[in-house]
Amino acid sequence: MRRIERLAGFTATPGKGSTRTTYTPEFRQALDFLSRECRALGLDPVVDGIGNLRCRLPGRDNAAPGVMTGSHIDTVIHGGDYDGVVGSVAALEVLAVLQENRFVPAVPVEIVIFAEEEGVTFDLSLAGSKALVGRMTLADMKVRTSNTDGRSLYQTARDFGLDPDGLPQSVLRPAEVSAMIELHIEQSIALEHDLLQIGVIEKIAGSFNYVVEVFGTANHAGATPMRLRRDALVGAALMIQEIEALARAEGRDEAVATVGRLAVAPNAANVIPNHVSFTFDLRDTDPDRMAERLAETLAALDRIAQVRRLDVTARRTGTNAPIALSGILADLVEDCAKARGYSYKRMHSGALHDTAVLAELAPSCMIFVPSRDGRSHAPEEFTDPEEIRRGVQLVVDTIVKLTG
Ligand code: HGY
Ligand code: MN
Ligand code: MN
Repeated sequence: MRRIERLAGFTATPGKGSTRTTYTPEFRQALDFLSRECRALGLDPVVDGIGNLRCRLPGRDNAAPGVMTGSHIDTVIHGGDYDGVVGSVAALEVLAVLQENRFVPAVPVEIVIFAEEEGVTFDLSLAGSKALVGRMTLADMKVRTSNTDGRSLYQTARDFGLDPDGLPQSVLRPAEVSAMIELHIEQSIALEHDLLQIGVIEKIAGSFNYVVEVFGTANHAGATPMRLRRDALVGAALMIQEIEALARAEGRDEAVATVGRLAVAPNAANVIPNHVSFTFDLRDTDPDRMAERLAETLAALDRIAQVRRLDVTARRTGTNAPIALSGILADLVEDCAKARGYSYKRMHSGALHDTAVLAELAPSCMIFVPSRDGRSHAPEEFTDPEEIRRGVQLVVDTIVKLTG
């Protein structure tokens, strides 16, 4: 809890939640704090070329593939103090507990704290873990630009003091990792609603992320008859309604769509808008339904643009396939929960997580702890310390079973 409170203090919006986007001064404070915490454990933290922090507890056989555990410390804007932080500080606590108990694991146990998981600045979630496994290359980092100042991810990382050119040498190979474990808050209401203490995650939703631009004609708000208008904002509004309607029509909680960011130009009260850009984030745990709904969504944008005599472009900024996690590790976590007498259920994650990226490399599992009122990505985000302790205990138990 001390570490969680310290990290909560590294925010650009004190009193209004955690705002700690990658490569900001707040992110630097958090990274330095966690590096100091690793060194206090007598370990040597390394920060890679995109800003992932890695720190290894040696095992008996250090040539063998190790177990990784961790999460992310970048946040959304006005986010909560627990998203990513719980799994990150849990990783530190796990290594501290193993050392306190003179437990030498058979293979290395490695903390990994990912950068740019949220994708707030570069419209690409899970960027740190994708760079770690080589799914995002230097070339990708050079063309991926910030939505705040237009600089490339590559340049921003260099200006932050990192060495992205060194990334190809630090790409994680399958032979180096035998399992990934991430503790995370649920960020929804299922556990609290069912009065359960632990979620054992079986699959993680995928997503298609787009930036849509709608082009119309700027004109006088008073003098232009309605029949002569090409109003980009009204067109965008119709599109946004349809994006939402298609998600609701699926009738499943796993099928969602969100328009989270929107900009209007020229954004003046007496000018008919001629340009609107907005994002949409379409998710599902069923890859076929997710692809079909994307096609329906893009067709709807074109149809509305045509009826409204507007132009529209839709640029994909991210793709994350839905992924099933390791059934063997899920069983192991379930056994540990039973042994501790924790109430639990197996469930899916509607939120994306870096573990989905590591799951392509090695057997991976996630453990959820409840979010009060199901709130997340908001200052109201909260998880009780006792619930966090149970989650950390399960990470310890799972790692001890895997490396004992
Ligand atoms: O968007 C997500 O699901 C995660 O919080 N990055
Ligand atoms: Mn998260
Ligand atoms: Mn998040």
